[in-house]
Amino acid sequence: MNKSILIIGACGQIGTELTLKLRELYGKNAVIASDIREGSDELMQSGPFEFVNAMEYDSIKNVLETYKVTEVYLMAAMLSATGEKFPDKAWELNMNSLFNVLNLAKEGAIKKLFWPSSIAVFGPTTPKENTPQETVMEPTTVYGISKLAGERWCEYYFNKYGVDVRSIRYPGIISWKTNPGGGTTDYAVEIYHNALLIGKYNSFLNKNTKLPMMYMDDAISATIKIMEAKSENIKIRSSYNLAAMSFTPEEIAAEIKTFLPEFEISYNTDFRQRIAESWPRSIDDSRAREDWGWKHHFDLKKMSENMLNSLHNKYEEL
Ligand code: AKB
Repeated sequence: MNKSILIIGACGQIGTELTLKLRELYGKNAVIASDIREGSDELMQSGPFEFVNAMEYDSIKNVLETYKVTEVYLMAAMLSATGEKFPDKAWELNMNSLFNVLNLAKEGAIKKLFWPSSIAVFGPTTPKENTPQETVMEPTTVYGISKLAGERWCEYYFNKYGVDVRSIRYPGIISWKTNPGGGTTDYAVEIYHNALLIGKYNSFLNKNTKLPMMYMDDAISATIKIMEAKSENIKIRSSYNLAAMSFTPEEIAAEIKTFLPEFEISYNTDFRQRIAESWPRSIDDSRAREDWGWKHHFDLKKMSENMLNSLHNKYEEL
């Protein structure tokens, strides 16, 4: 059977780059982008697009039938900071969208499913350093609660109905093509834009708040790698810990200063500080490395160089 892939939430931060990469690998007509709104010109011009509301079962089912879809990546979600402003909506979107695709997979309409979890599944009682795969999990945000519940449902659908669902716990993802929206780790993207545009940044996290982070290229390669792995190598059907680097606002600012010596950072914390403090500082992802060969390629230095060059070129073109 030919591969036919549907990305739900294709216009978001990760969805955009995932769609472009999958089209490069499998051909533009094999990858259908979908969202409730149109995305960047690059995304819209690179292959087929359909309007799909992740909360509407029939809306997804129609596209699955039209394009004879075999694999789905569900990237639509409300993230941690926005979720605290709209807890009911966050729960509704994050859970209903997942149930829609799990049930479609159970009915045989999807052969393989990717659903992202997050480091937000951990909470203040979780060991903070080198957080193990299996440990205490008492998330305090609605986003984290929805991701932890989602992980349990993924494992349940695998055990009970044989649904081939695969998942990773993303750390904060840093990218230059499409901005993140509504996360606690978003500061680590904003800081690069501000460094180039105005030479300074006012951080909403304090200088010592260390969080696990990853460059987009690594996140995309992990996502595709877990989906391409043999089913028997996916030994965890809830979600895999995944890591690349950890840093504080003070450390990322120091790195930016090596490229832009005039850059200045100031600190003015808000409600996101508490969310960040409830999350791990670093992650043990040895199971992902052992089971399906995960490897990261970007550290803070390499990422900063790449971010600043790419954003510089992007702003030059505008
Ligand atoms: C957020 O900050 O909410 C997300 C995440 C860590 O899942 N980037």
